[in-house]
Amino acid sequence: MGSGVSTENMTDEQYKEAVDKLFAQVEEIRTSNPGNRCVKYLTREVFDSYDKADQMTLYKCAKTGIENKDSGLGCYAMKPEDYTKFEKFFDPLIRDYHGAKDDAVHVTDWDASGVGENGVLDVTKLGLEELSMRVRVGRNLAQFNLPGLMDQAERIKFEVTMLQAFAKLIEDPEFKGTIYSMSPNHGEGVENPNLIDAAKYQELVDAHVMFKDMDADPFLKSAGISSDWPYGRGCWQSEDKQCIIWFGEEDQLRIMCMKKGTMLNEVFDRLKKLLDKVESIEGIEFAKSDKYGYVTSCPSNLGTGMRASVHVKLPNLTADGTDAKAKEVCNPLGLSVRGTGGEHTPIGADGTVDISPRARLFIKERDIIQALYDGISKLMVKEKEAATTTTEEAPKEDAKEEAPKEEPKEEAPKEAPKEDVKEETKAE
Ligand code: ADP
Ligand code: CIR
Repeated sequence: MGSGVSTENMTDEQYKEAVDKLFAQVEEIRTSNPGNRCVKYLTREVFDSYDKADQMTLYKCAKTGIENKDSGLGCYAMKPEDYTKFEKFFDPLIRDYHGAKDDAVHVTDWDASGVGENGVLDVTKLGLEELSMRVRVGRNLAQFNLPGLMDQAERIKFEVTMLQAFAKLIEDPEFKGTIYSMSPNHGEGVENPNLIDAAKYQELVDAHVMFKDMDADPFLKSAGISSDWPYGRGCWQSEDKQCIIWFGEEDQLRIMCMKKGTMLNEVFDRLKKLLDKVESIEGIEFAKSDKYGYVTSCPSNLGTGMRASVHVKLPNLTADGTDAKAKEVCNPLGLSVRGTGGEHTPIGADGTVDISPRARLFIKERDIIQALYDGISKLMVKEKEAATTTTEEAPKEDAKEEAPKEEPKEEAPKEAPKEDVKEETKAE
């Protein structure tokens, strides 16, 4: 362990010394990195209120924030019950990040019949053409550890458990599909029937189907989430390629629907159908909390676990070749900006970015899809304004790319997680 804190082979005195040293480090980060919520809420008083065994687990949850000083959250749960067991640490941190009141309780609600016009959210009404649209949710099975605590054997066991669920999807004419797996084997001498090679993996990453090499992410690495790579990592994809289930990423499962189109509600509704199907399969019980809804590894994804995104061109807001201006504009709108390859990737050469509402917890699923639509609407106004401020005397842009045809609806912005623009690049 980075701090040298361990219950093994240590006298009480040595243990106390190690904890003192750890907290000297925590204090230091609290001063140097005030945006690091892990060290803000990991007080000595909270830590000392647990017995040694629990202190070790709490340390595992917080290790990523101590090793990565620039963390915005700096912690991941190791088991679904950690959010309850370590409530004194997690609860204020979660409410701080999500900008929530002390008594807020998460409510799940997928009924999108009232969004937009009779449940239809059509981006052509905003002057846009076909966009790449994606909605994903993070889910974890209650019976397994969260990925940070899984060892290689548990990762394989989880993959094998999911194979039964994927078989049900494959036999359903609405889904069918293929499993792609990176697990070198399913245990010593046990062949993996779905194994793909490096070239196929890269092809799937480039097509936005598979996730990137998590081992390259220092936050996930410190938390143990990327351990044993690439065991237990892969995905199932439906025959029409629109439905995807990742296994073995930051959450045990990331379930998503993705396609090019103009109606945001279509990917939302299809994802709900897929989720209902998965949840109906025997042996699939998603971890849930009475207070926080669906349980995820990262406190940023609790609640809905949902990220609803579109790839949209913002040539004026990205005229300097970076996403800095787009982030400045999107942050107060409660929107996150990512690159075209996902988190921590660069924007497209033509100014294409990935836009999604930041809120995940204490918000209803149907309100996220509405927030995406409203956010795009407001953003396109800003994009138009940026054309006139950055190129005052320049000839007008092509009208097609320029402006929404409709004024954005007036709506009080939902309270977004409290982030500043700099922090937002990390804490999503
Ligand atoms: P997550 O969305 O699960 O938090 P990432 O931001 O890393 O994770 O994105 C995962 C993958 O999904 C990346 O390949 C990214 O380009 C792709 N992606 C996200 N949104 C869209 C979208 N609207 N259209 C196409 N691909 C998308
Ligand atoms: C941090 O605390 O900044 C990192 N652990 C990233 C948190 C954002 N969550 C995420 O990428 N899913």
